[in-house]
Amino acid sequence: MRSYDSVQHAKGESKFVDDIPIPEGTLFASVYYSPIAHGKIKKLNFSQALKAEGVISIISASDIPGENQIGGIILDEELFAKEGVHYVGQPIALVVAENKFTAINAVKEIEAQFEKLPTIFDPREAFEKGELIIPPKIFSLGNVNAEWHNCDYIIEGSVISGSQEHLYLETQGSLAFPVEGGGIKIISSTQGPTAVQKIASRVLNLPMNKIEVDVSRLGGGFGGKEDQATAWAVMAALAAVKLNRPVKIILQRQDDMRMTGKRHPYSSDYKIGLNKEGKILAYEVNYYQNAGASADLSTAILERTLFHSTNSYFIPNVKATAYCCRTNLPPFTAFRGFGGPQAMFVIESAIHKAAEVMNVEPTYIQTKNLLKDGDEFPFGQINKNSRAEKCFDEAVKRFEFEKKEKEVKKFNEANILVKKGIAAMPVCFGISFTSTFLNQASSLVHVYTDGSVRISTAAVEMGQGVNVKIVSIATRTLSINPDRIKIDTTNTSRIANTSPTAASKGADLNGFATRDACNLILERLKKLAAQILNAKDISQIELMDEIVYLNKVKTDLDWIKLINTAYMKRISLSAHAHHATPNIYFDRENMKGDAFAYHVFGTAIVEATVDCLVGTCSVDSVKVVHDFGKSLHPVTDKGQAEGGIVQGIGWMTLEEIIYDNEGKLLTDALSTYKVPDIQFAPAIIDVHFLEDVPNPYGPFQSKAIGEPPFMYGIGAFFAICNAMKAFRPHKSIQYNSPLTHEKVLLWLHSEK
Ligand code: MTE
Ligand code: QUE
Ligand code: MOS
Repeated sequence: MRSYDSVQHAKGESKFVDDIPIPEGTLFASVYYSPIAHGKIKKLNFSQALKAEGVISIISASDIPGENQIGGIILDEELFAKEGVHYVGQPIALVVAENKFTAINAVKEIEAQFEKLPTIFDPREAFEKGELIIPPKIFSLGNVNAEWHNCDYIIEGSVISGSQEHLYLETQGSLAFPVEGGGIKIISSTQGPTAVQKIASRVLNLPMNKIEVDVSRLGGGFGGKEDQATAWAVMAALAAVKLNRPVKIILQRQDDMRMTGKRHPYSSDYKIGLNKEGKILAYEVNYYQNAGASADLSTAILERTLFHSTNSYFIPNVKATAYCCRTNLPPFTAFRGFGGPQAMFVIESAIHKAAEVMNVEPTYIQTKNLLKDGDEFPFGQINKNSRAEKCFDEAVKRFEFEKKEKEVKKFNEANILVKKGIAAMPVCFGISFTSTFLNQASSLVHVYTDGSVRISTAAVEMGQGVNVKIVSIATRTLSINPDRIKIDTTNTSRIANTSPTAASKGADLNGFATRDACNLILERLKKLAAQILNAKDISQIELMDEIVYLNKVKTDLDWIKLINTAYMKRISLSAHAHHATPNIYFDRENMKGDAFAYHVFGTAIVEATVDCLVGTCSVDSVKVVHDFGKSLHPVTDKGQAEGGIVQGIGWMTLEEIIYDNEGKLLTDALSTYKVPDIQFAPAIIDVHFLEDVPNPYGPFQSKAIGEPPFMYGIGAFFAICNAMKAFRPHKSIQYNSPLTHEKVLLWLHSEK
């Protein structure tokens, strides 16, 4: 089966927020935002802007009936800045007009005066000045201080990883309209419909049952619409309530890039201790997370950084400390991997530095330390069903790593100006929201009298293919033709109290719930079939490919007849089921617990070529052995892996977010912010599915796939570094990302 909606997508028929036919009388809104990074608002004058023809209203903090507060975890973020501004791009007011261009032009007529205050853009400076959003978080295992003297090698270093723009194709936006009885309906491009509903309720001072949020699909989210779709939805709702007319907001690309948060930049220090045999004995790391001006999801992201501090390795003594540093930049937010990639980049950097000092290949250290069953993670969970070694060994064998390594050496001896590099990148990613309460979902299944089925879940389709997986699960559970199944929009009136579609958990959580709801209906149908066929027990009944079997013998009772009979006999053809991941917990008092239902493992082998005259580099191939479990939909899973890999390479080697020294984003357009395209993508991406690896913790033995492959991209960084080292073997490399062509060139040819 092809992906859900793909035909519709190809024909251009799928509706994104900006494509939805607007209700009569719809108004358009545009956001006025802070031009400075930190200051007091001294004067705001809307009168000139209000004079423009077609401008209906300008809405700001004083128009809010409820609370001027959109913070999700910590209540530290205003919808509209009231007295002070904390970053360039912070919303101050909303211009509402009869059409889009009137609104956009009127924004420019707003006059404001600010008193500038001192700014901080660097997380370490924020740390020194005590600007921490929460107290430091620490994960600790064993005793690092007691172990250093046992180490033959101790290596210390620091590492920076850069930000990343989500660049979802569909910019942020929403359409809100008043409904009878003082309610509001919000169509939003959000990963978290309930988050929008909850915050709209808080801002509008309306009960949640008067707010309906509906999501058809997203033109990409990647974490950028988990928390940060809310503001625009709530602004539209606020204006709609105030003016009693439908209001639409679609951000222009440049405004979206300026106003919304991106991946958190990190600056980190590490100390790693090893014995002669390459065994890592101790690892100490401090992460300085640049959180931006308010918390957003930073604290949860910080925690996941700690969870992944040792990546795919067992290290007996670990101390990992993470600081959530407040700066005057737009609040950084969720992005594929959710802090995990930042942690993995540091441990891989430490290993590559150690290999340099010890004069061994990095794979020598990597293979000596891979997680085995029974190993303890720094948060106390015991590793089981480990496939770290299995994937690594299989990748080395299947893709002839040692032979390739020799070929690279030979190539580098024969070529002066062009060098090649190769690196292995193992990944181990924990599956579950580390905030345990979020690991729940539900599904509502209706069977209609013609035998067709309509399913609502909490999952948001954002291109990752969750809908096709839900169809696959329902198809297999009910044993009916997939064409009978339609997935409904994600809607808070049909499915309440939803977790965001995030943490790669969409298909797992909603899949299990859908399986359970389908089984409720199936049980009723089997009971009925047993009656009709005079069976003693429903265990004699089976439904296969729309046919009822009695004691494994085909009968002439089929799906359609069964459904019709059920209806005539007044048997419910609808079911709702709730699923909560069993046996997981995390105790924040001592930072220990079985936080994850399971882990996803894999290893990538990455090859790169650097033109050492001009500094240009290309990633030639990424070859992966990945543990998909038993894939629910192999084509979708492969696409997720390939997309994640290219996005990861982009983060590590290409995409560079730059602010000027006033905190203004310089890379605010596609002319200045380069993202991967098909030319940039490796010529070879070969993703091999590890075989015979069922996963009892995923629906139909599957595994989550959304985020883990992103981190294979880190291998590209080290493959390029290895090529650079072949050009100047005695020069040390500072492991800072992104490793852009410009930086490669400067390293290759500068003195120091
Ligand atoms: N793939 C596409 N095409 N578009 C997206 O926005 N988001 C990623 C990943 N893959 C994304 C994607 C992120 S950040 C997550 S958490 C998962 O999909 C979410 O979906 P899932 O839980 O259904 O895997
Ligand atoms: C992974 C995630 C999320 C997470 C933890 C993960 C995530 C998310 C939260 C979250 C949200 C609201 C809260 C809170 C945590 O945690 O997406 O405590 O109040 O939103 O490991 O993807
Ligand atoms: Mo994904 S960063 O958990 O939306």
